[in-house]
Amino acid sequence: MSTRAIDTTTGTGGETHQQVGVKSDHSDGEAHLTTNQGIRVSDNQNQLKAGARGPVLLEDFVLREKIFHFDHERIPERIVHARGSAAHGYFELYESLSDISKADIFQRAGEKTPLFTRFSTVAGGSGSVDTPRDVRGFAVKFYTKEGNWDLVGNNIPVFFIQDAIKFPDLIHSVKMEADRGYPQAASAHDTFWDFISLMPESTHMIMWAMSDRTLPRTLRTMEGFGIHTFLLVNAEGKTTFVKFHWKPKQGLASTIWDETVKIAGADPDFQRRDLFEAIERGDFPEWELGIQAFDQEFADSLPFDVLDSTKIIPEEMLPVRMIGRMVLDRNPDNFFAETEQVAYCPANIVPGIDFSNDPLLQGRLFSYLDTQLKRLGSTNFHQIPINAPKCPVMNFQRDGHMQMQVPKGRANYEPNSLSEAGEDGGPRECPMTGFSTSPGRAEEDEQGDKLRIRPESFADHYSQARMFFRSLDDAEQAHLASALVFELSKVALEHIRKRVLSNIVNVDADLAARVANGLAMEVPEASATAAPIQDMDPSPALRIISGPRERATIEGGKFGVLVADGSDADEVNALLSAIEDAGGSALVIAPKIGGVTLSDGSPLKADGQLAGSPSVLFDAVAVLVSDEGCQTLMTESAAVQFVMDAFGHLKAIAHSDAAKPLLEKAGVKPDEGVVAPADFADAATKRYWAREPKVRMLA
Ligand code: HDD
Repeated sequence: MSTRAIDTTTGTGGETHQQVGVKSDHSDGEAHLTTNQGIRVSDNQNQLKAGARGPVLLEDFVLREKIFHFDHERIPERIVHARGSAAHGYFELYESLSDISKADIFQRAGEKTPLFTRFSTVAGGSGSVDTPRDVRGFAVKFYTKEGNWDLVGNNIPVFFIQDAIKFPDLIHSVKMEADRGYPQAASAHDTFWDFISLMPESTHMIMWAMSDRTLPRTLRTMEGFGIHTFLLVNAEGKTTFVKFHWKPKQGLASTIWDETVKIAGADPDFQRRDLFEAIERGDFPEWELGIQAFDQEFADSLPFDVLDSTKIIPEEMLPVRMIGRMVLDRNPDNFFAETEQVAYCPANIVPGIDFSNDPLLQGRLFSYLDTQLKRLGSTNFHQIPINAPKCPVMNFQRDGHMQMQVPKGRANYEPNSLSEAGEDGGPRECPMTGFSTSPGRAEEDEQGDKLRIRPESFADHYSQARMFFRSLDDAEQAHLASALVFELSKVALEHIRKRVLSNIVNVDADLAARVANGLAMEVPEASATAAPIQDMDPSPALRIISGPRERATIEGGKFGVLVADGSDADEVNALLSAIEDAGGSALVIAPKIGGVTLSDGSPLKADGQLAGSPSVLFDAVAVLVSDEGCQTLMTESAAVQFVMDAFGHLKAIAHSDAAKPLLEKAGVKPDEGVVAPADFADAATKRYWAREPKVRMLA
């Protein structure tokens, strides 16, 4: 056998180097591939061997360095919220809030503050799908002139537990079960519902979690909440309680459960892709930042405790005042460096904002800093560019793993008097402008003996759960009841199902009856309550469907137009233009990715191949085919399914006359959402909820 060496780089070497290389700034202006020590690499295809077929030599530092680095590429994923997507943007203040907060970010109307926002699911690992039934994280890092302020919230305004000490139990119960390692990214299993059934304080959050809120259509169409009550502090030291809200300019929209499940298979990256592509095409998502600001007197007038994170203040009781907007206008350059390494921490606040005594918030203040050390490996994680404040950082904290800074001077302690000797003594405290904890916190709550105790004012676990359920539209109530039936049907242990039902009886007897019926179980006795249940007024602002913020536009949406050879050219082109003119994205779906030939002989390229582009990926669809095209598609199950799902998911469907046989085969019964192509732009702004009882049995 010949032992002659083969040069595998011949002909392609230069290009390969440019694609994979670390750019090195050598004087000839070329981008040369180098090692991490800056040594140019001559061959990136072959190890150094003793002879062409011999063993590898240990001296091959190019190989060793490359493999060593690769072996260590992964870092521990987040213990929760591991799956996330993020973007850069800015916050723009509408009007000065100087009367209630001295925070620099809230002083000057029109001023923009850079930020980085990461959305996430909670339970699944970093490689899990984007669309489980799950709460979504909504974390914003504001790079203010006074340091970083992190508002680390969710898309639901309440939480499962009142005290942070229960967080590890909650998360253990929802994650994969301890012995079997499944299910991934799902709450529909015994251990989660076991824990929940034993924690009646979770009931309000469970109502939200089983509602359409945990099935957001996209990350762009969901709200965000700071959840806890925080404090704003003005220049005179006066404190005001505050709750933070993010309201999407895109409107609120969710998916239908069956659709969500199918999206998970069709595109596990559905929401990540949606966010990235929207920003890429210049369709920048926006949220308004709103506050509910109130004083102690208002807090005292409420029938619940504002320090209890399982409670909201309904907007009808205290309107949300919009104070600015967040625009996400730039995708990360590198997923790992930015989205993965970003380290949020609710303890990152700035002068003018302070914590309340909420025991959930207080426990969080420790956890996040601690977890970053595990995840990012060094106390210097704040020096990673995505975490670094955009204002000066000066202190005497020194050294540690991966120290990137080179502090100058002799003094690394404070106080020191080296400046008196003409040397640089370093930074000093700033009593006037530095962060000082608001003493108001002590007055808010009685201080007394050291106690492990839950205050009486936290005891009502059902009134707001009831209020939430009763505020929903009929269709949403049915979705919620069906979600409970679905989840509890996955619970094998009957005593757990029964205990959940006992808690639900306290929320609403009708809901309990519907769920029990869906499980073919008896409605049990209501569980004991720690406080009387109050009938609060419904809050229509909590609805998605027919609520004040329901999405009603095709702007920013994605619409699938199914075509085949022979589709009418005028009809297709008119519809594509109408969608684009209204601000939507029209995607041509065809049996073959190369496209089709239209009736006038013109070619039309496809954006997606039919089998890989099911209608679940679109907000509404059109089927524009000729008689012949229709006959062809009727023998293709993906085409029939395309229409059947669009109809079942209550979407608008526009169709050519010739498409009727395909629609009939897919079981479409004409209604106001089934329209002629000319009416599509209007029809596609919404879903057709009235259709739902005709296509689905709901609890
Ligand atoms: Fe948490 C991450 C939101 C309670 C402990 N949390 C994390 C993230 C969000 C939230 C959005 C992901 C941030 C990112 O994108 O990197 N967490 C919440 C909300 C809570 C909450 C809204 C209640 C109102 N969390 C909570 C408690 C504890 C934690 C009570 C612990 C006592 N959370 C963590 C953590 C994480 C985290 C383990 C995992 C990764 C990280 O912090 O950076 O420390």
